[in-house]
Amino acid sequence: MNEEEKYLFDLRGYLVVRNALTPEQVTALSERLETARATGKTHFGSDRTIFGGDDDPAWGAPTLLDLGGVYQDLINLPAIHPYLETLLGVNYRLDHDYCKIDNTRNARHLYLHGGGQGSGGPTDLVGPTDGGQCFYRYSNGRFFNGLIAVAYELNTVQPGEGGFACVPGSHKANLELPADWKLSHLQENVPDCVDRVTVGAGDAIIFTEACAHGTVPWTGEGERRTLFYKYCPHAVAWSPCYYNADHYPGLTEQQQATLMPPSAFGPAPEAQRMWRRARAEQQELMQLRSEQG
Ligand SMILES: O=C(O)CCC(=O)C(=O)O
Repeated sequence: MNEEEKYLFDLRGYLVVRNALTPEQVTALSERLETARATGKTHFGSDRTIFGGDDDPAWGAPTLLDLGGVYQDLINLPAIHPYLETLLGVNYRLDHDYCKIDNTRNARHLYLHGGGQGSGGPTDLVGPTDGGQCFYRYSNGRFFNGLIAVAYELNTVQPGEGGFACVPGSHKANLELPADWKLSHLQENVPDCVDRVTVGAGDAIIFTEACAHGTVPWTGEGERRTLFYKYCPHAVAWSPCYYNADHYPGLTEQQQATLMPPSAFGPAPEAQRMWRRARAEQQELMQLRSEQG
């Protein structure tokens, strides 16, 4: 992350990394997504606050990692890793992930959420209930963020079509976003202070969840398909459900470490040993349950 990017991130609360994905990666991700959509599935990944089914084991919440291939490479993509390390510190962790598909059939309103220190004020969707988790700070030459989103765009978003939008600089605001600006049912009603971000397929938008942001109602001809991978510092969690690295064979050691549950120790050997035991116990429990029918 160069000095210009650091300046712009501190100023605005977001950055666009052009061509973070190669065209081959975009194609591979699209193909796996469309294959899964063809089965009738409509939700991919989750904020890890729900289980896929009633019988799902603990740590079984839906995730894009189940789609395999490049979806697993996105855990810590080399093109994005330096940004995450700068914004979150070493040993950051993946907290949750999901895919969002915008088209004219599901065009929703723009609901600006987050914003300011703690965040967004008493009527905000996330601010009053997140325990201060979506924080932003810069001090002693370091960024501090509670939750950083990486939005990988699989389609080009042209001006006027919709997509990601935010109030630049609102991650440092001291006042609540004016109530009348929070909700816009139509593009015409989107407040002037909102940046509407246009992107090419393969670009990644990196933003702090402390910045007031949302989705502009979609009016484009095609679809916008966006993959969200959201990260916390190693000691912090947004989601109540953690990943179980054993569910995804073939991960590198670094990827396994990025899936670690939160702790002040990150992937230190003591913490690794403890979570390896927890995963083994889950495996044993599942085995016993299946034997009992
Ligand atoms: O559509 C977008 O890019 C914004 C998504 C959003 O509001 C969020 O990730 O919290």
